[in-house]
Amino acid sequence: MRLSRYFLPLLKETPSEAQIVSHRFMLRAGMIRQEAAGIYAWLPLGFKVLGKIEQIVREEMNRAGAIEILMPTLQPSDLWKETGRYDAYGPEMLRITDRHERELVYGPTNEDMITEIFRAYVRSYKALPLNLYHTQWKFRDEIRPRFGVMRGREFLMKDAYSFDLDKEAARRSYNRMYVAYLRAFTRMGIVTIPMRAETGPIGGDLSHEFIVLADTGESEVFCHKDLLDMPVPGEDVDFDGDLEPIVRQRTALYAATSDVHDAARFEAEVPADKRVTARGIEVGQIFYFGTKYSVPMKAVVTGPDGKDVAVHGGSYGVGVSRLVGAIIEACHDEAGIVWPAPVAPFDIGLINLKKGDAKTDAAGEDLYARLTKAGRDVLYDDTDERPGAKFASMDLIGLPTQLVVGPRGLEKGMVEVKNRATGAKEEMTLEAAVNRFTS
Ligand code: 5CA
Repeated sequence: MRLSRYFLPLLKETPSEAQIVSHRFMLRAGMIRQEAAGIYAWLPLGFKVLGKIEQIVREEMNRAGAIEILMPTLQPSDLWKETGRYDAYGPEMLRITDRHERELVYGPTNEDMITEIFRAYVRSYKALPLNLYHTQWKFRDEIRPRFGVMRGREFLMKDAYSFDLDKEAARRSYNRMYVAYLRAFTRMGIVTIPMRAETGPIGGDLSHEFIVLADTGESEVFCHKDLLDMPVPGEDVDFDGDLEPIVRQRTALYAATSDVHDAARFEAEVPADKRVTARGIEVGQIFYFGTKYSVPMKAVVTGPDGKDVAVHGGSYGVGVSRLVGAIIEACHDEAGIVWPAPVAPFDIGLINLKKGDAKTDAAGEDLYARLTKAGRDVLYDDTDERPGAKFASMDLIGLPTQLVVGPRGLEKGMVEVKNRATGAKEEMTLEAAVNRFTS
């Protein structure tokens, strides 16, 4: 992409309304625009990152055996009345009346609707286990939307729903999501810790929140230090096998959000030098709620013995849009964002230091063409801005690699490669640079 043809509305000033660093950088880097309190338009750079996060989550859901669908944002309120959540959910749920006076809700989550879909088609235990998921916009009329996309009113969530014959099987489904979440977040370049958590309006008695430690996090959390660098299962993990040992290795160590924290247990179980008390951002939460929805909605299957059984359910959410902010909270410096490569909006930022200089333009075009042809996603700054401004913008948007071509270097036949994360700079020939990023 040529920057001269792109839509990247960078802000020079730090927006005063942004209280935390991720919100500031997202506004300054032209990733989002607030349209109403807690409601954002995603501009090209932000939209690319959102798509990359969504895709990583999708790949790990599919690997774990979940099946993708798409449910609507608007739901008939009758479903919510059937489960009793219509009243229980309260003013956070946006209710809409259509021209026929029928009431709809803008979905804050989808347990009710997925249970309706399940009961319409599934009759036998032989179809189980089943896990269906989608990535869809949700609306929650939060009292205090804040911190940009971290606590929005409209936000993108991946939500998965599992159906099983009994509690043991449901536990296996829960474990598959637990491991898939660890893998997905690790692929995004962040460390998350699963912590025991309150279940709130979703219900049930087993839940973990996946937490990124960050000073700006909204939750207060407590955990064992060893959880911070525990290895995460690789691609070869067998989702059809027994995942309990992997889950138990983590759950054996204390980790809890403040809602369920037990100070006495924390002190008894965790040696003083291993106690971590910190703030964290919740990027995902998983729930096992048994028959909370299947009983009122009569989602039953015929079991192996011919008797009807209400299915055991779980739901599993990832805050896809919140992750964009959370990753920035974890990955930035004073100059801007430092994207982990798998979620970076472009692979390489190519800077032409002297637009209009024939030799520099030729080298820039050559690099741009060859890298792009090799499948690298390059943002080519071919504008006539000053070099200082170009460097600052590139640092702000945080692409993993910067490639700089200018008259002075080219005199010696050299271009410069900068690693955004380490700041390390290297001079090399244009051919060497092409080789480095195409092989
Ligand atoms: N139905 C369940 C699981 S599918 C559910 O809704 N869980 S949740 O309430 O915990 O939401 C799932 C994830 O969505 C959270 O972990 C969080 O990362 C994200 N999320 C929740 N509320 C917001 C919000 N207001 N703004 C941005 N992200 C949010």
